[in-house]
Amino acid sequence: MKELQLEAKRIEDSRGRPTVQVVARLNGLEGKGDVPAGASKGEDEAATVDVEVAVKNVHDVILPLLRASSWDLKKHADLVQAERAVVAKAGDNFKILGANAVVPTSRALWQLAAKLAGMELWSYLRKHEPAAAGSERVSFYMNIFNGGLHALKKKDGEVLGKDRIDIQEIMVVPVAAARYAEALLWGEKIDAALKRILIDKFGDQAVTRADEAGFSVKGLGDSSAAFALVFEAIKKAGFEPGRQVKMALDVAASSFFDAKTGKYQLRGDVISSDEMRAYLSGLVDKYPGMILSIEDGLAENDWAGWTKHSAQMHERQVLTIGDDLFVTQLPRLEKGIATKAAHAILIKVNQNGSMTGTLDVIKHAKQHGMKWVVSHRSGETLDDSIADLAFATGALGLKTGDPQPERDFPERNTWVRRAKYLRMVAIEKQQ
Ligand code: 2PG
Ligand code: MG
Repeated sequence: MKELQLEAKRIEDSRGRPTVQVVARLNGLEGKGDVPAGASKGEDEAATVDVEVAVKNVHDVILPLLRASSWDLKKHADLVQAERAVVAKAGDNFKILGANAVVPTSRALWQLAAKLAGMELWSYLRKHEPAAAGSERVSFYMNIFNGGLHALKKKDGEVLGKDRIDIQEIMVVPVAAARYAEALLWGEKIDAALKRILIDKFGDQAVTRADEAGFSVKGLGDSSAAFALVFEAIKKAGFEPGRQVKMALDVAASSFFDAKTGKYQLRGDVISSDEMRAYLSGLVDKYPGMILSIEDGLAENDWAGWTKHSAQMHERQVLTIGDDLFVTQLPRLEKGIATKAAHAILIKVNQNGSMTGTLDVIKHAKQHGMKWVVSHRSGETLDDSIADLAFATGALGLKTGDPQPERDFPERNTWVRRAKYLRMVAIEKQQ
């Protein structure tokens, strides 16, 4: 790869925080990749370094390593080998180079490899990674009511369960939409209906949009009440709840779990793991057939609780999804399989640290009969490659925030969530 060029630079994510973009160039073609960042992070996520250090590591460590090799990016096996070599150099869980140096490089290299092959990324993935490939329809997991650390204004002294809801994400999933364009439109209609309901009930001032562009209401701390409002919005938008549109939750329970006491703090009450499970079962039972899945219903190290929770939810035909629980990493996934901790895994490329590593995790989940949902991060960029990953692998879902209707988000450079849904629409047109 003597001729390869890598250009890394600092860009801003949707929270205005610095992150890294890499452009890879070869033979007059280029591939681009960004790295997003989370707010509710799992403790075992791939480590990052300062943005300046990450940029320097791309130029001073990764580029020389790749240039000195005889790998050929036109050969898929070489791309994989090159990536594995970079990961090996990154140190234990990416502590030396930083996942924020490796992820954008990895994404840029995969985009470039697809271009060199004259293919779209999704079709390159399907062709060269048959063990991960799938053609199942992907459901949109659209987060229209935001809570938890994505909505809380800590600097204003706000408290979870009082000023903002504890549950991080209440999502609508247009399961009966026949095409991706239709799913996006349904999401926009529900977003509009919810906006009207919230403003009528709480007034203009209290209703804002939070980190993932979904709504948040200052002073509404009860997650169940927010759930009921989203349910109402689905009906008001003209859809049959449970049949046309289902709902999904990301509880992000680690964010209100106290590891010292082993207790959860919900709506201001201190409760046990058993009580937390009972709360979730109660919500599911109140809306039969409505909830498709619950992500991170319990904290990331409450393994015993997870096994019971998944058994309980299985009886109710609700899927449990591990995000902080698995952090897109094989050892934690293996433990989860052995203990029957969850039915599905959330897939985040930057939790894992590379595209190849992420695909290894998807393949492993698939081999063990688990489902996967490909996800963005709360601090995002316009990089839309997770749509290609979701589509190519036939994921259960693509979770990438609010649909960001154009009337409320007139500027395209703010479409960090919408861009991924639009990419799915574009991919569908290529079929
Ligand atoms: C999550 C994500 C994305 P964050 O918990 O699933 O919605 O949030 O990026 O803050 O970890
Ligand atoms: Mg999550």
